[in-house]
Amino acid sequence: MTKQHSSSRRSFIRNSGLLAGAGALSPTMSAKAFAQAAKNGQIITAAHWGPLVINVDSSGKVTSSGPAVPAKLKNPLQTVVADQIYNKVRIKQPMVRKGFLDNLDNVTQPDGKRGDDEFVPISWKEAYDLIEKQLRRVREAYGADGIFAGSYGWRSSGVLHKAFTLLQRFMTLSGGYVGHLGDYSTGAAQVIMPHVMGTVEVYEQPTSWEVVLRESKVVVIWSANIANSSQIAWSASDCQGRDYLLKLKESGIKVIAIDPTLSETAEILGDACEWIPVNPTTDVPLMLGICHELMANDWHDKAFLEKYCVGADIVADYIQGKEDGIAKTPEWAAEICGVSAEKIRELAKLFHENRTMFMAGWAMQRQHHGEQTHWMLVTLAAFLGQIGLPGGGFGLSYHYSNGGVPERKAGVLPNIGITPSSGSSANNKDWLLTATELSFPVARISDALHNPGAQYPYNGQTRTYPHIRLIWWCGGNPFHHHQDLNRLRKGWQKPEVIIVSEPYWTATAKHADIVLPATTSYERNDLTMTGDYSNMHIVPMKKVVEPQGEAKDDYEVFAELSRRFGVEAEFTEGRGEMSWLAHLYGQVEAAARQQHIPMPRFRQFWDENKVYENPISERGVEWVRYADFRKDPVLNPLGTPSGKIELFSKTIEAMNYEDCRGHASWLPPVEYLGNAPEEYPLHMVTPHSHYRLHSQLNQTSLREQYAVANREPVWIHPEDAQARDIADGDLVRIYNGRGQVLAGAVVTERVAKRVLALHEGAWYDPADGSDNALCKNGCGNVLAIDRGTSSLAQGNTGQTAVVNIEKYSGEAPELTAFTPPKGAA
Ligand SMILES: Nc1nc2c(c(=O)[nH]1)N[C@H]1C(S)=C(S)[C@@H](COP(=O)(O)OP(=O)(O)OC[C@H]3O[C@@H](n4cnc5c(=O)[nH]c(N)nc54)[C@H](O)[C@@H]3O)O[C@H]1N2
Ligand SMILES: Nc1nc2c(c(=O)[nH]1)N[C@H]1C(S)=C(S)[C@@H](COP(=O)(O)OP(=O)(O)OC[C@H]3O[C@@H](n4cnc5c(=O)[nH]c(N)nc54)[C@H](O)[C@@H]3O)O[C@H]1N2
Ligand SMILES: [Mo]
Repeated sequence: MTKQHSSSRRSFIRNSGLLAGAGALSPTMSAKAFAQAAKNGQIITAAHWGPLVINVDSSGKVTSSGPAVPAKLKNPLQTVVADQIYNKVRIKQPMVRKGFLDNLDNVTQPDGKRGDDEFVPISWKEAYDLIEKQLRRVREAYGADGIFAGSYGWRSSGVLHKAFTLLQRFMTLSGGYVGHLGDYSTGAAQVIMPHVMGTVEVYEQPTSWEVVLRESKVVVIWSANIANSSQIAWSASDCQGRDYLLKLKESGIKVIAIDPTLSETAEILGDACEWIPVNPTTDVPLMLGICHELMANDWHDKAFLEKYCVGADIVADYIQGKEDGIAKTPEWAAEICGVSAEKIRELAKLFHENRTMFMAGWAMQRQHHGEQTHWMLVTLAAFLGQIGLPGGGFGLSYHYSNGGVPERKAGVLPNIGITPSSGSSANNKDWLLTATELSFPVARISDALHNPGAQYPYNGQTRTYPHIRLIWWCGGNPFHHHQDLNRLRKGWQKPEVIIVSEPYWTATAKHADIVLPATTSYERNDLTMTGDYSNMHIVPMKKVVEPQGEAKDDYEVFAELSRRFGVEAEFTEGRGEMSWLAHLYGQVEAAARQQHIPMPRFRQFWDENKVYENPISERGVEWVRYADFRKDPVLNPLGTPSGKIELFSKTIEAMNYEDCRGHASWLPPVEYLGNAPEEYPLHMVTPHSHYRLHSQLNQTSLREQYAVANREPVWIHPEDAQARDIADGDLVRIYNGRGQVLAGAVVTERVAKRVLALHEGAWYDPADGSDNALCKNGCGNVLAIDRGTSSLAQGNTGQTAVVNIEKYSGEAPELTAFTPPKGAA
């Protein structure tokens, strides 16, 4: 099954235009050019997708946008600011759902019509009154436990206008709430890694790209798509990660991509990259097969295992079949993962003989038993013995927020906090203990809604779900991000009140009772750094236009509610927008001064309208992860119980979980190609899109570049398409026992046989209010399974789903994903 990536495969690539943009939009701007740009009506701001230059015409209207930091590859997300601001699916004014309004006297008995109802416009005053009344009622009747304000989501960049932080700051001050644990990104890895490596690892700076380019001989891009996912960062992209990919391409380093799809990263690397398609969710057998081959040749690094690890002997026994009678040979692995035994042997030899860096992404842990993949990856790297050597070992964040881009010398910009920095007199924290006990792993939201009061295992604890009566979501979109949306939709009918703050009529807004129109980040002033690891720039995020329609900043909304609850002084700390920014900037400036980094004073910085770049640090450039540990494991132990890498964890073994044992193991997922029933013979993967950040920007004109048959595209292998009489461009229906979605077929060899790739983030667009409503836009989470990764982490399993696909024979239903609901036109 192994395929050598060849340029001929490029002919299958649709509309990608990845390489076309080099030099487009003249991204390089000197300080002088910036100053000039400002005079010409160009404004500097930033988004997750990097620092931006915004062009504004003489009437103040945004005409175009582009990068404010040079980069060789075009980032399409940077080009649609005008489209975001003036989008036809913006929420224009506060709205309340009709059924909710009609049922106000009986609010404790919800009408079950969320997501299938019309809306009624109300004034801001009416909205505040309504919310205040409901909040007081719920707080009095049920306490803080009744309110879920976990509000997971990617919001917009900025350290002041942080949507969910502001919600939680208000909730903290006004009497408490229940929150969430973990995230959707690394739900499994961030819980298992502290047991194995002593840190979450996934959000740590890996060995610098400069060191990799100089020292590595082999780079394995394992379940990662650096070209796509480095377009963004949690703060703002520093725009450097993808340039390093181009350097990698030119370096002569052998690059291997292990992925069920030929990703945009493999596409950019072209002939420099060998694509090894793997069956989804079977990386653990592949890694075990490689380890078996290492042991068979006595290539495993016994000195390293002895000095730096615990439990290698137990794992070795498992690999050789002494534990369960199954030797994890390359042949055994090949049968499961679809990579030939010959190729597995070749990989073992290649990794053993060369300095090898594993650049691992996260899709392979966003699946049932997802804890095992990263644990097994660390195990494989330990067997190779290169952890802590320049250019060897593993990095779990090269694909994310530009990990590996050298860290700069910098002061770090703080955020507004969930609790006021000064503490709070009105802050009665009695609720904190219970609310902390009742917070639940973020992806267990449907479980919590369906089973209030139920107990469940998590990381060695037994926890209890809260009884949620009121939900406020601010800065996230659960009706795209959560799995098995039909199940969420049912559970979502149970609370008494649901409030959503959003700039747009997302499916989540359409499923709310009270909807508040939020500004976009282009309608307010803020600050951000770039590069979550590099701390490369500090960027003024300047207001580009006035708030559209009646939209208000989340900050203003929660400040007003704080006033009504008598905690305004604590919420605002006496500051307005610009004094907050001056205050936060003052802290970064002070930190910089201590390190002798010259920075302008706030006023000057703000007026200059330019991106400030922090100085290069030699330490950052030469950073080798775990070099200190390797040099002296006694002086620099890991944060694990043994201080070493725990290939076997007594702590986990003592939890006695069948679905997560004391060492990394192959535990077949509940659904995968190895057990797919005849009616659902294909595995659906849901990678992150090149043209969106999750669901953000699906509503913009970028969609014209990728939509097929006016739906989300689905990649299907020519053999699977032919067997079903599906042609490129066809409208298709993808379905399983959980639901059904429409999509547009892209027939391509870029996806492995028996695998469909439907990118996450298409706006959920149910045809009606029924239990198995057809999603007309192609949201993969209608089909994904809603089940915890295991008793350990309870992470999401968005990559786990078997499905079938057929040509859609009915009349194409009208797409309504980007149409405001009835009553809201
Ligand atoms: N099947 C499957 N599911 C997945 C994944 C997958 O790979 N496969 N990936 C998962 C991952 S890793 C993640 S992180 C999640 C992401 O899921 P989300 O973070 O929920 O996705 P976003 O689309 O970024 O949602 C952010 C929302 O905030 C709104 N917003 C932006 N700025 C503001 C603001 O200033 N104020 C307010 N009030 N709202 C604002 C945006 O309009 C948008 O609707 O999805 C997860 N779901
Ligand atoms: N443009 C863009 N960038 C983003 C995001 C976005 O939505 N858009 N989201 C951001 C966020 S919040 C996150 S968490 C990260 C996500 O980062 P990741 O989770 O690493 O990204 P994915 O695209 O889900 O998956 C990476 C690759 O893994 C492959 N894959 C899927 N299943 C398997 C498997 O079983 N085995 C192997 N070997 N490979 C598999 C996919 O085909 C894909 O090419 O990206 C961030 N960056
Ligand atoms: Mo994520």
